[in-house]
Amino acid sequence: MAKGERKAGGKPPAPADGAVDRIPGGDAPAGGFVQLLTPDGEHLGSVTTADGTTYSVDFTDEEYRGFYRDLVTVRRLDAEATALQRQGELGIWASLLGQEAAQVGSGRALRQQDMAFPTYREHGVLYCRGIDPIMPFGLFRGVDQGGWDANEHKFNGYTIVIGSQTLHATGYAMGVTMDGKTGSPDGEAVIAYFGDGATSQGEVNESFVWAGVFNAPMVFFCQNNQYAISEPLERQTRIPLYRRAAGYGFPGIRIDGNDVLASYAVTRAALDNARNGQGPTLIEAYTYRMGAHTSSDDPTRYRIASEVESWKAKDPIARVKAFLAKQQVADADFFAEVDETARKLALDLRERVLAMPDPQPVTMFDHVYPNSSPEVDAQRKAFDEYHASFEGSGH
Ligand SMILES: Cc1ncc(C[n+]2csc(CCOP(=O)(O)OP(=O)(O)O)c2C)c(N)n1
Repeated sequence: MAKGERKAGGKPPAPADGAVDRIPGGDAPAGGFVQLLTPDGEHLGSVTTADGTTYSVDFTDEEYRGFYRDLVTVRRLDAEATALQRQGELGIWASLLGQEAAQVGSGRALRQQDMAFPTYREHGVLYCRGIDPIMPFGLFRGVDQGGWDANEHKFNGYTIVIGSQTLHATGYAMGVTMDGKTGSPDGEAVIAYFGDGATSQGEVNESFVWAGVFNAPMVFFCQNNQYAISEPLERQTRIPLYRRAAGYGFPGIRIDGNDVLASYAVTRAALDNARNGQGPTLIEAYTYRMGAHTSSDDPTRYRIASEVESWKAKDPIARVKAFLAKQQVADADFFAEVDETARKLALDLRERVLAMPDPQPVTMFDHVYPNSSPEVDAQRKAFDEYHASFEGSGH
């Protein structure tokens, strides 16, 4: 093999360090990342990237406690959903375990007028948008199409076709510009969520081209949780994902995805840049999927226990708890009350999920289009007649 030639399927070389990557603070993986709260709960105050941008947060004690409450709540609700699936009450569940900080930080950074486009895993962002956590459960239980009013909540429907929502978001963001709804501090910005695996999809790369060329007011928020089901990151890319942005002509930045403060600060700044006419940013939230891809997956078949253990030490919630305790702005009573409140919410969620009525099968034809269509009407009629032909069908 000639010098410099790469063995097909071999491990990619370590990425070369560029100046923009050298960011102080934290146990950075190759390439560095923005971190404001260390795994030990040390608040770094501010961090300046090599390009001179400074990120900082300065919340009130109440606000810091609020972040903790959000993180604990979304983890508890997620655990309840996993339990419900295991008990046969949900067909499938895509857990957010380990990704709470990326989601709560970015979700709280959204201003009310901003629009978000999720995948199927953004339960934490959904919660931050003020949507009743029950809303996606009809989809996962298979009793409705799982929807909410996207315009009312500024949160689009869950999207399972990998990467497609980045195109929807880009088109929407271009529309926001055409409608004159952005370009000022009060303007609208758009965020698209996707995973590391999605970055290999044509749609995501196409959306990068369009958003870059048309200076769309948007943020691409990639939760790099290291795996696309069983495919590890090194099968998706030869360079750190955030560096892809340079090829499309807009900034890319990597954050510690397990740090809720970094997630908040960088997303808030990127959204504000977008709404102020400075175009898109790609944020790579470097995190880890602590659970299975979905409840249909067994991760022990493709990743080793020691890797999972090493990420436990970077837990997104433990560091906020350590910070609050060190600052003496939260005591044991507070932590117990947060746990108890989250437990009650989870219990309420469980009861409401179990009470969801089973639909008549024919209702699957509802909401295919906003208005009736002759084709769907004909299919509904044929299905109804077929279903009625069975004894005991209830017709
Ligand atoms: C277009 C398309 N291809 C394949 C799938 C099957 N699929 C579901 S999830 C997934 C992996 C996605 O990985 P990633 O983008 O990293 O997101 P994560 O699930 O890790 O959050 C795949 C391939 C799909 N849903 N859509």
